[in-house]
Amino acid sequence: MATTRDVLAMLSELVTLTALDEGSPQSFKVRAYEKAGLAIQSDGRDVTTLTQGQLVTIDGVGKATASKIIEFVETGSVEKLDKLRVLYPPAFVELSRIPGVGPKTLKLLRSQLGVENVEQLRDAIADEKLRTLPGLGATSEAKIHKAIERLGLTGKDRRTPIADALPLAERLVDDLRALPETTDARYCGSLRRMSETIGDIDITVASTTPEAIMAFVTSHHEVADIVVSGATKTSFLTAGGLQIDVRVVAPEQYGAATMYFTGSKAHNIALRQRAIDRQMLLNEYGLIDTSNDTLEGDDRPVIASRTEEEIYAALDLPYVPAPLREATGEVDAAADGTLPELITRSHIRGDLHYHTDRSGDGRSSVEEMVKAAHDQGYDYLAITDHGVDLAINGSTAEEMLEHRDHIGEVAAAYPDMTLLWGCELNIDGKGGLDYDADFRALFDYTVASVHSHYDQSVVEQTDRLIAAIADPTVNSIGHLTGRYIGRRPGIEIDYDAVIDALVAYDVALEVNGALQRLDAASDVVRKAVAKSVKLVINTDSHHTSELGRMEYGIRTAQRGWAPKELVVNSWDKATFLSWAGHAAS
Ligand code: DGT
Ligand code: CA
Ligand code: CA
Ligand code: ZN
Repeated sequence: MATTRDVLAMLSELVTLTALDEGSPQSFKVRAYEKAGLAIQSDGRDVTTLTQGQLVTIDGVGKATASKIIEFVETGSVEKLDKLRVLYPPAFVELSRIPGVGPKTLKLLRSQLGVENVEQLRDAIADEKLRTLPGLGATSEAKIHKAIERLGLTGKDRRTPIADALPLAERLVDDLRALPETTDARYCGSLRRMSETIGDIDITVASTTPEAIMAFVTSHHEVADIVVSGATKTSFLTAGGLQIDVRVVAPEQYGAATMYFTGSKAHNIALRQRAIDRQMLLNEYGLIDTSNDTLEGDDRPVIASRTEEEIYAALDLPYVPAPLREATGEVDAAADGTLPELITRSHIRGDLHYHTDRSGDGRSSVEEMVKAAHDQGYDYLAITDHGVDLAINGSTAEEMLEHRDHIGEVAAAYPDMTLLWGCELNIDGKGGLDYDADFRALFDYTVASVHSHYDQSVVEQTDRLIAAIADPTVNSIGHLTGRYIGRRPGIEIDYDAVIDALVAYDVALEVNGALQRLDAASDVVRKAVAKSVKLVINTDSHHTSELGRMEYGIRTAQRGWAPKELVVNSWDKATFLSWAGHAAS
């Protein structure tokens, strides 16, 4: 049964494929689907229960879109979408991720050069054919070449950005958990470890009736093609070309199975060695006592298998959270009792990168955004709409002052939550910031971030960031590199120099929880943690539906071994406000 989230995913796929089909992201149809998606999100109702007549009363949903939604809810598919999928297979769609390769260019590449995938595009570039196309030259050819290299798009081992895989896995796991035959279910593999790109999705289900689970999976509306159909395992491809493995295990073996399929492989190998040292055997079925060598096979006693916690405990280890399981020292640290006390969602007291419709790209009002933060139980919140330099999205000094008054009025209704009037400052190509220094100093809190000039040299980018960090009006640096995972490479910087500057000026490094960003990346977070750089985990929400990103930011920080004490938005209000330069209120 389709949910509202499935409908939104269907519309977003229609946006992508229709843009390719029309050769423009601005076409009337593309914008209609886009508008409908946003309208449905804002509406908040379960659209799968609405009639065509009710759907069109939602402002932004037209008749044609409404009938596609009805078709999808009733049949599980949309004929128009199925046709587009045939015309634009996943390997071709992948090309649209490359910066500089818009729908118009793609149409040309296909019609003039017969390019169908990344491999063929690389060949065309090698043969200097791109520069012969209208509107393209040697410069754009070189730019596209560099982008392909830096995105790691090789064509052979295609990996999917986490932003495309995680929501899909969450929807599937929710569907599986809703079945009466399911005892428990979760996604495992690289996705659970919070890798930035995903080879395939591994889902493990605990159930005593695997046939019911497999029947459900094989008929699921996300299935485009079945790869393996067994008694306890189904592998299928989605329309986007992503492989999903679903395995069913007995509930008493669920912990052993999720541990095995979560990996990483290297982490599993380290644990298996530890088991052997203790005369035990660890596999996907359990931790087995092998000390009595007169016993064989199933006769050997199972020490632990139902939960991961029991298995780690039986190996004399504290529980190791999944984002740490990369065999980068976590098994030794666990054994020595030196794992950090990691930041968790329950520690978070506020969000400090947060937009309202004061920003051109913000989609919920101050009232709505503040209420949503209050519903999270936050003690403080910084509203950081864009500064004036960000074209279209930014606000003038005058507008910002009005905004401050507005925020003050809304704050009166929430006496238990401190509202900070903040700003997301734009770091220009040379490290300059919006407004003048006196005006910037008025803000209660600022996050400074990069939104342009992605192609400068490492030296220029590093200087630019350090200039912003050194500015006395800057509290934190937002989405450090500006990357979109798998789509746009971030700026290239000297990480050590930037980290040293963050320490010297006591500026916090953001871990941005938006799935397409996850910026700073976990390996950068780990470097920063080693130097005790202060961190801040934010959602960068532009709409009330985006506050859940906090969890993704947390997992990314955990993957970087971030301890609670370094995360400034885990601090109590007085401590945080005093660090941010305010007397406690
Ligand atoms: P991916 O899919 O490439 O993003 O990365 P993973 O880590 O999800 O790898 P995948 O899907 O091949 O396998 C899922 C997990 O299953 C992996 O993290 C560990 C476990 N696994 C797979 N093959 C082996 C193996 O040969 N030995 C051990 N010890 N574990 C394995
Ligand atoms: Ca996998
Ligand atoms: Ca797999
Ligand atoms: Zn922002």
